[in-house]
Amino acid sequence: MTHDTAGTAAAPLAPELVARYHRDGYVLLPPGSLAGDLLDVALDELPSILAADDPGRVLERDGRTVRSVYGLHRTNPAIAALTRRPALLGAVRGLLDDDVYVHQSKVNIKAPFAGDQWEWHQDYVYWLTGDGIRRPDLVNVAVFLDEVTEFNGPLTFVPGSHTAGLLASTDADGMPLGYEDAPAWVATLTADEKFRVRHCVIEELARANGLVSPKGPAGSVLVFHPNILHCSAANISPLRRAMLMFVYNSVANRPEVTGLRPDFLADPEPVALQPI
Ligand code: 6CS
Ligand code: FE
Repeated sequence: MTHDTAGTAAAPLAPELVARYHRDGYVLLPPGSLAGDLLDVALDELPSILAADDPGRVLERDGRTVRSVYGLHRTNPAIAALTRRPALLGAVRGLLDDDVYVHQSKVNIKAPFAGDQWEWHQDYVYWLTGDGIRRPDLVNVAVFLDEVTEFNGPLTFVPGSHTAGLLASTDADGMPLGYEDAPAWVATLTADEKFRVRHCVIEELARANGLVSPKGPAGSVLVFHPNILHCSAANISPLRRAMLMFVYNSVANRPEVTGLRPDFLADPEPVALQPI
């Protein structure tokens, strides 16, 4: 079994964590649990990532604050290496029971005072309709680059909502306000969600299952299902809430059509990742 620099093996998550993931649709792991120095490497790369005038960089509606930078596993060798950490691959391979590749990577900055919302949504509908990925055999891995508290726009989940499949949503046509001149693919990346789950559906699920906002120190790792209903509020605190996110996909679930969206949103080379 391969081990990473922290001596972490490419082992699957512990059975109780796997059970919790399948029950709740997410699991929050404490710092150091999946890859020791991953946080330090990611923080070292962040300034150059934010400074690069890259096509994968999306601004907030204010037209000047960075919202997200996509495609990091394709443009940044240090980030690409992080996606191959044995502990991450072991965890995700175990959840998907297959070899995996990175379908999409991004950093969501959620800047202090200006980081905008992510309305209630499911992720998978974007990868089904936008990228032709036929099954929800993907896993989101979010690394907290800052402490996540109740004040700086944490991700909020409806636990267990991933078992409801694709929820009824409306497809907002046209480009969101502030992005009228942007390319069409930007419409799925802004504060105004393209696929808006109906409020009555959200209310029914939230009343039945409750709401949870996983919080924790920088270095925590939040693993969540592509169909879990989630959102995050705008960050009006003085504290940044940056997250590095890897979307792993089963190699048996590669897009049936390619070229629908740019490579930095949908990786066109689904090659099984080997641990390093
Ligand atoms: O379109 C996408 O791929 C992105 N959009 C959203 C709302 N979540 C998933 C993904 O990062
Ligand atoms: Fe999402």
